[in-house]
Amino acid sequence: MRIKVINPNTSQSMTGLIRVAAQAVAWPGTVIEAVCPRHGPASIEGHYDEALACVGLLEEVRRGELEGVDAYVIACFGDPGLDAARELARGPVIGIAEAAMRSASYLATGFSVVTTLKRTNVITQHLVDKYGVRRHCRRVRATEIAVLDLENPATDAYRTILAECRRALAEDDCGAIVLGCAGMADLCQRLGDELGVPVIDGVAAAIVTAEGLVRARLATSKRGDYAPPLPKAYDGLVAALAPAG
Ligand code: 2AL
Repeated sequence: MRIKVINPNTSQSMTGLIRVAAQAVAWPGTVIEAVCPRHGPASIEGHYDEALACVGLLEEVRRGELEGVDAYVIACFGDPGLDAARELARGPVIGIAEAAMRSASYLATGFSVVTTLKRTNVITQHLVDKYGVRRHCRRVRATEIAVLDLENPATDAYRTILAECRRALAEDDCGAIVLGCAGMADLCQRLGDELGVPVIDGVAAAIVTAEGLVRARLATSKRGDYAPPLPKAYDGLVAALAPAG
């Protein structure tokens, strides 16, 4: 099966990190195609970044539909464009936040999210409500590490994230940690080993969810709001993305 993993920011190095994390959990027969859009924000750290990242992301889904992709993973913790991508795609589209939070709730009654900048907390809180996991999410904790600084050795991101996870386990009455950024995927195993509780990286959780759904021959419902977008003219910058019907 072919899974297209779309990092909606334009960081090539983060896309490489996401590709490695995806391939590490994928079945041998699964082809992982990890991409990022050519245009859009370098990192996604707020509502404006998210809104503009969606255009490049949806272009990648449109291309994937022509290429015979079986499922998509949206590899950004705000799950930007998830519902719109489901309108375009035949196969399943899995957001890493949804996959991580649902996986966490299989493994512990309560989880806390450890994320990047505090200004992104509200995006996660909105998703907690959208996905109906309010009773499981104990707290969303920011580290104030900018997304692109996760890869900067000078910031010692691992130590900061580890310390925040320890605070979560001490104070939040949680049994699992959800990592709140795709750029943290490479830290997941080490954090889990050191903390001794399940630490969930959404990239891995989304890949195994997508694989399972495709294997079960399940696809996105085309009845109701995930039906293909209605054909109509789009003007200006997005004219080329108009739904053809
Ligand atoms: C993210 C993420 O996963 N990728 C990105 O650019 N921003 N999430 C976050 N909370 O900062």
